[in-house]
Amino acid sequence: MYTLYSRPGSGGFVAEAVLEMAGLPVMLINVAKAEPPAEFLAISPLGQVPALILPDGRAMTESAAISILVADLHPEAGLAPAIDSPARPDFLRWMLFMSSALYPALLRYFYADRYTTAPSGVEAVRAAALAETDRLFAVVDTALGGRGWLAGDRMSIADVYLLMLAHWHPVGDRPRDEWVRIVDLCTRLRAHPVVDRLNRTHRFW
Ligand SMILES: N[C@@H](CCC(=O)N[C@@H](CS)C(=O)NCC(=O)O)C(=O)O
Repeated sequence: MYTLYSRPGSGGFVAEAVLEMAGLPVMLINVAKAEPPAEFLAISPLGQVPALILPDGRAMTESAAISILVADLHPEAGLAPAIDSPARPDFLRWMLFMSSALYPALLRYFYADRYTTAPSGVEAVRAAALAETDRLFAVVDTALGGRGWLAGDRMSIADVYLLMLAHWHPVGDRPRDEWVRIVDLCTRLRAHPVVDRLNRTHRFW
């Protein structure tokens, strides 16, 4: 049994998705932002979700690491290209691009006060974060040219990660219309039964 600490509307979405798409038993613990339980903080000292406890008791944080590990541990679910697949470099590239560049840019927008010591600086941080977010999404949109999915010719958990980030876009909670390939990918993925069901709690769209 996996135990997952998550919260509606958070990066826990992709971790819940990979576990459910792989058909794994999971105990879901919703962590309130205001009063995170001590056992959760012991695993996730920054108080961030998602955090995962593996069946053998080991614990980990980081949405991308959780997604990659669970997908790799359960190859039969087909959620990540195999390590020797030609699609593997793209899979790793975009998973890390999203978790190390796009996700933090969105965090700078939503937690702008953490990125300046000047109260008057918050709006400037937010504006810069939005511009950077747009620049990064445009890179992903271009990379999707001539292909349906981020890695290879089938859906992977990287696409679910992109769907999640795209619906955090500060303008309208959805990808900008000009990113036609991201919009198209999201439209197709929203029809996935697990994605559709998870959205009932996460309410991204
Ligand atoms: N690098 C982490 C970031 C996780 C993160 O920032 N989670 C947000 C929710 S989307 C959170 O729990 N924030 C609470 C806080 O920072 O106080 C990951 O990819 O899992």
